[in-house]
Amino acid sequence: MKILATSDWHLTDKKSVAVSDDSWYEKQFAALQWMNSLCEDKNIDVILLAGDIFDKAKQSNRLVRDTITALNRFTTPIYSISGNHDQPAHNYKALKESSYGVLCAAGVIEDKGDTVFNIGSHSSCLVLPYPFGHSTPADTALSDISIVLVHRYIDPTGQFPGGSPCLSCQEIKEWFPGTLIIAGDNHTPFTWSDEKSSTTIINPGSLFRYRANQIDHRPLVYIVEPRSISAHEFFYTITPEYVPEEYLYTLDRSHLEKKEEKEKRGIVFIESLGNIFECDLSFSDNLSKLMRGGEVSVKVRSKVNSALGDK
Ligand SMILES: [Mn+2]
Repeated sequence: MKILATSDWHLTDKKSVAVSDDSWYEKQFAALQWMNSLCEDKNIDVILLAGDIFDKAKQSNRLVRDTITALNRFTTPIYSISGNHDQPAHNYKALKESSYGVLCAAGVIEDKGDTVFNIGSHSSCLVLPYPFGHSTPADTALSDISIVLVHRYIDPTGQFPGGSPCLSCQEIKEWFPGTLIIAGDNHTPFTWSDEKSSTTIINPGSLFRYRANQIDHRPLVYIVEPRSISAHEFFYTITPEYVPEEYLYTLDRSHLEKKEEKEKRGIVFIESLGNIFECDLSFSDNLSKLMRGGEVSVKVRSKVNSALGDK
């Protein structure tokens, strides 16, 4: 059996400011067609998608229609969980009202909710879907679970890019020991394994690059081949397959450079003011200067002066 693990497609019809490519919208579907062909060439049995198909929960009719058209061509079933971006106001219960819900109703993806399902043909390879919003470890008996499909931000360093804490590989391993964890949400791909507990984490990351800080990101999917050791025990061969460059958008940083340039000009301007004028920030001096302008009545002037202790 072969699985294709993918995540964080973030399909959108709003052009990112970093994208300098006229055909970026169409490239999204060209990349999906590449994935479809890859599944056919490599005899993939099932695609496991770890959430965030869409960038926003409610997308335009055009984008939803084009996504259904693209996914209708897939000959490999897509079993999916929803990510935070798929859920209206991050609410799992409102999923039916989302564009993700429309894909499910159209039958092009199958949302697995949070109910365990089997993908094994010869042995029992049970998958536990764990969509965004499920914040505590499942009550499900884990002993039979082989794969957990989860939408949680996991980072090997245990930190978000800004440095605040997030779930580390060690922590998620304690939630789901002895399983293969396929994770979505962190857009940077990685694999991690702990031989002692035979837990493996694979995080496919973002399928596209659309922000200026992703200029070096190489989008990929993982092909996962479970090989059974015993009835419910597997070891996995994991192979990255990189999205060919022709399906990726061209990015440029010129908008950032323009912003930096504007900020620099602003700083220079403020500094130059200091050189031309004497910018005294004394409140009472400024007030006196204002009053000398002659538009303040004598009565008010004498009240202000006495309040400031001036004669
Ligand atoms: Mn995401």
